[in-house]
Amino acid sequence: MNGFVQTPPQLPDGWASDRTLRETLQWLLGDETFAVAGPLLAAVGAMATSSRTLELAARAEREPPEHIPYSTWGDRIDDIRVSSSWTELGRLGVEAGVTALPYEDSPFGAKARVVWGAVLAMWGPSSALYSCPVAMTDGAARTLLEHGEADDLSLVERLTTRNFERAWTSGQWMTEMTGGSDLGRTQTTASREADGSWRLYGTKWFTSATTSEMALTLARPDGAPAGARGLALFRVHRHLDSGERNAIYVRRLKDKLGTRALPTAELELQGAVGHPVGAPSGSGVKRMATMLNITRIHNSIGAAGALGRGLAWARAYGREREVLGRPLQSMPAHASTLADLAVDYHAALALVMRCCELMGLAERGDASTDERTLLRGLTPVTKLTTGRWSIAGVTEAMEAVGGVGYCEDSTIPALVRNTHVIPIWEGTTNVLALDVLRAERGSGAASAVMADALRHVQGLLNHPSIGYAASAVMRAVDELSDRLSSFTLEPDQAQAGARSFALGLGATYACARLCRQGRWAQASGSTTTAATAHRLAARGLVPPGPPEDLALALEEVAESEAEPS
Ligand code: MFK
Repeated sequence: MNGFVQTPPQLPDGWASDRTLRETLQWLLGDETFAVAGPLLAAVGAMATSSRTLELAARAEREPPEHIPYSTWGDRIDDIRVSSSWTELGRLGVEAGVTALPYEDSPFGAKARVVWGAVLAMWGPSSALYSCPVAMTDGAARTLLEHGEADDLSLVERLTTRNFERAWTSGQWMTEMTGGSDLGRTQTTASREADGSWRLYGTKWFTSATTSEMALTLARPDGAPAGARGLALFRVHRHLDSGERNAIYVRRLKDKLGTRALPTAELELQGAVGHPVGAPSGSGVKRMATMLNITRIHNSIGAAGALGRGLAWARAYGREREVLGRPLQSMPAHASTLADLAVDYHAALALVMRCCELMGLAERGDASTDERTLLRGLTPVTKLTTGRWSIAGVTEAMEAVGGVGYCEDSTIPALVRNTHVIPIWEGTTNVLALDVLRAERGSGAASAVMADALRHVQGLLNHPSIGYAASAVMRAVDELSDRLSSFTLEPDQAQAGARSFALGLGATYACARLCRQGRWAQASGSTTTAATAHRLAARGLVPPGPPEDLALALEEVAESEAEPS
């Protein structure tokens, strides 16, 4: 009998072992605040990677939600039962502050969102997608604060408490059969009753965290115009104040590639009571954008967290596995693959933590106009860039663990499946790229991202170890500016070029941030971040644009797809 048994890799502590996350936080918080945040972050890191939490996550993945349409006695109940492990993961997150931290009086001030971003990045990959209701709950709380009236504001405490027994989550019901992106085609209507209440009628086609106590949704008040400008924003509760069910019926649960512990349903609103958030005029999409911008940052943190988790597994395996008489981690081919994965992770963190920093300022009213514009542009850029990186990165991590990584009980397949939703949720890569152009048209937000990238590399062009990356940022901004100018001439060319432009902008901005962080880290003798900036730049920051003769290229594709005669 063969006596060989592979020592299993152990996922290391999520905070203590993650030098990249710790250095980034220390840079952003400064030594004093970092020292205050340290114990909190250490506790979350240990919780997120403990064997108990990992077992809860694995069990939640194995116990998908169940839809119980009728009671034993024939009542329509539309109960959705979720795994108790999934609920417990929610408790761990809520008690750690994933919904509360940014709304509390904390010692972190405007940096609370930075600390929160690290908490979420560590807990998210262990949460079996409880991170999804958390994202929407945060988005709903902020939307109610910004656009709501007294009744709305009274709910914010329940959305942002650390007391899990009191805590509510919120859904975000937007997608209908007519489209997930083209919300102007929303068919749900809202009718005003004689008693002044509003009733909603329609089908919501893809609603996640359907067990949430409330949701924000869009509907067209009777008589309102067609298109996005006719939509109003409503708050809908699963149960009425009387305790009765609201008129919301579950058609079925979705059978998804991943996010299996998370209930996602098709819902019918058959006269469901809704409460307008702000005046029920046509500014629903604009108000919903408050929520969308927040959930997009959550989504990006999810991408960075997934990259970090994949990298941690790949490193853990490389430490234990022996190949040709050497530890796998010392094999040059393997080591350089993991080094590239580490670049993706750090670059993703650089983007998401900058969004957190700006969001914290904006939410406290401390952001300048320029910083608000920058956040408007950086949010879609970060979401689309980190989404693409995360898919490639976790797939690479799975390969690095070999055949075991492809087996369910390693938990890595769940990580890969769950990461695949990231570029799709909250707007696909292309939808987000078009949003970058919308934000540029509205307030020059893409130009603001480029200007801030240049500001970051100022004074670094001749630096011995950072000059190469800093110069690459300068050249990339020149190229991106040229592309942006050409977009104003040709609307079709602009749409076709939006994706490569936005991905280039994401990589360029990440590189600029890494240059600045690398410069700071060198003072304490660390050269890793400078080398990371160098490596990112060496890959090339701006992908090729669309073919110059777009019409001809599209014609060729059409011809190649024509039916043979
Ligand atoms: C790990 C954690 C993961 C978290 C998961 C959460 C799960 C949730 C699951 C889902 O709900 S997925 C649903 C995903 N759906 C989308 O993301 C919608 C995608 N579509 C878009 O993003 C469209 O761009 C959008 C519907 C927002 C707008 O397109 P339209 O209908 O063509 O509207 P228009 O006329 O461009 O914009 C209307 C107004 O909103 C404009 O303002 P004005 O009226 O003042 O001109 C826009 O400027 C404004 N606006 C649009 N997007 C904005 C925005 N304002 C600020 N920020 C934005 N992002």
